[in-house]
Amino acid sequence: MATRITVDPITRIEGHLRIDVEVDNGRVTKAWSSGQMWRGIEKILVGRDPLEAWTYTQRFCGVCTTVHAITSVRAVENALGMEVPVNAQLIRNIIQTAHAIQDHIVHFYHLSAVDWVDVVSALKADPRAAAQLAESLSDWSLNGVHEMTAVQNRLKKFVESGQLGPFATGFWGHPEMKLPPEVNLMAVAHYLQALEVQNYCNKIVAILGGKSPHIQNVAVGGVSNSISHDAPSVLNMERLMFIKGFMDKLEKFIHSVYMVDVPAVGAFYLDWTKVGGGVINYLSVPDCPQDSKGTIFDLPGGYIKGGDLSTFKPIKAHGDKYFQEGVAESSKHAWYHGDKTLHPWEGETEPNYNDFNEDGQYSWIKAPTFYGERAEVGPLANVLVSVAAGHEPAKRHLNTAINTLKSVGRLQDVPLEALNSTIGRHAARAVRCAVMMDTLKDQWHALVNNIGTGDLETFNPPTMPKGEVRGFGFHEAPRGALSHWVVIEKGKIKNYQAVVPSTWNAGPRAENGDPGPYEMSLLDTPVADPEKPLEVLRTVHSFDPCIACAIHMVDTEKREIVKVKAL
Ligand code: NFE
Ligand code: MG
Repeated sequence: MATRITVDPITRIEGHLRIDVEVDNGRVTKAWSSGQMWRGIEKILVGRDPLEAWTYTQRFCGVCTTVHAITSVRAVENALGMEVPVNAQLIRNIIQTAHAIQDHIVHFYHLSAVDWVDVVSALKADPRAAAQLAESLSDWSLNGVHEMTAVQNRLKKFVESGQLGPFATGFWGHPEMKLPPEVNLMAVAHYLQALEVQNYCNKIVAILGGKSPHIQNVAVGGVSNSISHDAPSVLNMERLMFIKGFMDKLEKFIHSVYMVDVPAVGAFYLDWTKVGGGVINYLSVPDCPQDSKGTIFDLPGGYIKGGDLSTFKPIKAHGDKYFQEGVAESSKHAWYHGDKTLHPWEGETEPNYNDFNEDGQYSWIKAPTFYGERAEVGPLANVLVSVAAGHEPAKRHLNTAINTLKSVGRLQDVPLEALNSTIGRHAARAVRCAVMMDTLKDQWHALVNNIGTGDLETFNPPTMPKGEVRGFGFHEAPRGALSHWVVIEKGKIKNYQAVVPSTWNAGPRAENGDPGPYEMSLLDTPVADPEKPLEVLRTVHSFDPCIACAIHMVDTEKREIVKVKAL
């Protein structure tokens, strides 16, 4: 007999996500992904000044804060046919890249590692053996026996106090936890170290953006930073060198810790390279524009169908027609009026809540499609698209991760298809983070060089046309392809639609009934204990869900942590 499991809300994510699965003979046979709250910022924007839209859209989310500011100004700039000074592009690129690195580090260590790492088991570890193991894997300076002993003592106090704080609700002792105590201790040490390291990214964002979270320096037409060679209180070489100091520390952590831990932990969970594959169509957008028109990008984008890299089609420039014409959203299974699949410029967002109807409407999240197909977005899509596009840094870092996995797991070969999986998403995110680190350095050098040529421009003033204009902007956000779509009439917003990474991934069934990426990826997942559905969490967490983004909303209700209904 099938067992129904409802996990509501899913924790260690941003926002309010409900997942329902039916389990038959120990495997998931049906799955539903449901976003549980709605705020409607897209509607709040109607009638407002497009030049200030970014200040509102940035409040979609408190996690991917910068991305909705930058994507919004890109959409309006596209509608107004504007160019953006190169310095402004590069400053935005540095901000978004530093933000992405922070997001990836936090996701692995603080949001999802505890699905795989049994924190309480670290108490049983021999700190000497843990240090020996960690030092055999990497040259990170905080892997020694003193560090491991100190972390274990800290953890002991924590557990003895009975107040586990961030570790209070883990599935400790679950039979699916496979790491030896020493690996658990190493991972806990890195969890604590990562708390400090991720903050370096916030500092970079705040130095350039004025504030983190929620930057204040963007504007339609550029950025509000002033650059000077001699004035002390603006963007100058001294500040750029301050940023460089944080970049050097981040680089060390990414290469010596994050890029080592993911394959090292993954080597104990090789079964999970065969679980969680999803819809296997992959969408990613190009990013880090290098020129004022947004035609030359540091990072490639495109679309792959059916997991076959030879189907790769590139997305090339801001305003790209292939991307523009492919995107649509269905609200047939979402709590909105109207059941047509609409292009975002024609998009409608009229709420119509009517309970959880698994064959009807059951989510506030719409179901985006690309040329009629469901697509996964995010680091996995991005890494596959980058490999298909021949992007050298992505290929290099992917090889490094695979080689570490091979050596720790004593494997002869790891096929690329292994990435289409729950563990593969974590590996791809680490690879993406290493690529972001290279990109951050490139953007920093490009900015220093451009300023060195005497170019101090950061802003082109916009002129608002009287008639109707349409535009869209895209950005490869930490969770994947993000696009904002705007229709402007007589200088005011007539329609504004955001098609967000977690909307792509967490959406319900589409107009034709095709399940979304979360729903597809859960099918066939083994569930050992329906009362403790750790396996479901593992796969959902591997996407790094953000439900505030997906439906642009907020929740003030308090609810149970996990509700498991066994029917
Ligand atoms: Ni709120 Fe976001 C990112 C955007 S949504 S976290 O990254 O855009 O998936
Ligand atoms: Mg939307």
